[in-house]
Amino acid sequence: MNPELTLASEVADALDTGRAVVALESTLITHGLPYPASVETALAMEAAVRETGAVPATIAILEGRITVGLSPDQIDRLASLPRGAVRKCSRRDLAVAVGLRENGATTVAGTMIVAHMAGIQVFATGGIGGVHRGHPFDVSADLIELGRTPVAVVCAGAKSILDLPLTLEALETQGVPVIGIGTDTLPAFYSRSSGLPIDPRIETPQQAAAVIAAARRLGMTHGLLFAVPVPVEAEFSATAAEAAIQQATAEAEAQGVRGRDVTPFVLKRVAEITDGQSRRANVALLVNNARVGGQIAVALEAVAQS
Ligand code: PSU
Ligand code: MN
Repeated sequence: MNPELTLASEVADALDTGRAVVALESTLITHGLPYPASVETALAMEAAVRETGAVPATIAILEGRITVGLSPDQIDRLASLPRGAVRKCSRRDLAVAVGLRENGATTVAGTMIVAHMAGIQVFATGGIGGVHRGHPFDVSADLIELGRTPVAVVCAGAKSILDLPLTLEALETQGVPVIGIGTDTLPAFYSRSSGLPIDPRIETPQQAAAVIAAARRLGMTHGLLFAVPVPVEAEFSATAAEAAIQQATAEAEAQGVRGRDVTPFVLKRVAEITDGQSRRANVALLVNNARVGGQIAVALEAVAQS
């Protein structure tokens, strides 16, 4: 184990004994949701993982220490800091945050790197980053990371604030399989389908575990993306979401919002424009993905022991 990592004892024990562990990210806590909904959601995701029999490991950087398995207190403290006091940590930012002893929230890319260092194979989140609309060179580091780090990421597709066809193309270029669980189209985050076909479609956590185990046996070094649609009862109308997304994206453009600030800005504005309805879908899909991640990790534990 890399000596730079601080593991919660529960997480260390689970990894030592081959028990199922699910990594969870922290950028959605610090930059994706407002306080205190952020903390409630993070804890609800942990509870959903536990219900499946797996151990949750929320990952962040606390005063320069990469921490795998935050306590509820640590989650609350991180979430209560002013946003400017927490670095949004993708691959490029990890060494900076550690070296300068900063607080950092890990993105999908940052969380994949740390999960892999810790030996965690499954990671659940909301939506991955992707190619930004109108800015085909603003490609989230999440997509590149999926191409180079062997962690299975459970998500609700890419956020529909992105250019989804270009995002799928970039994933193909990176060699990342996009596997639908109970769906044969890419989910569009707030809504269940983007209409864009993906392949294969699987139905069970056991099938997901079989693919992950095969990737490991083959020595594949890339990640795997599992796409799970938002639960039906929490789905937010695609047309309403689309209108809000277009407005928010135009505002970001007009206000000169750039780089790492684009995604948090657009998520926040879409929630405001839709009077919180998009946020309800966001929270529901996060908790659902945590549950599915737990089921996959438990199925993977069974494969490893057979
Ligand atoms: N999913 C959410 N809320 C979020 C994010 C994902 O429901 O805030 C975060 C993730 O951490 C993801 C990041 O890695 O947004 C992508 O940012 P960017 O587009 O700047 O790469
Ligand atoms: Mn970007």
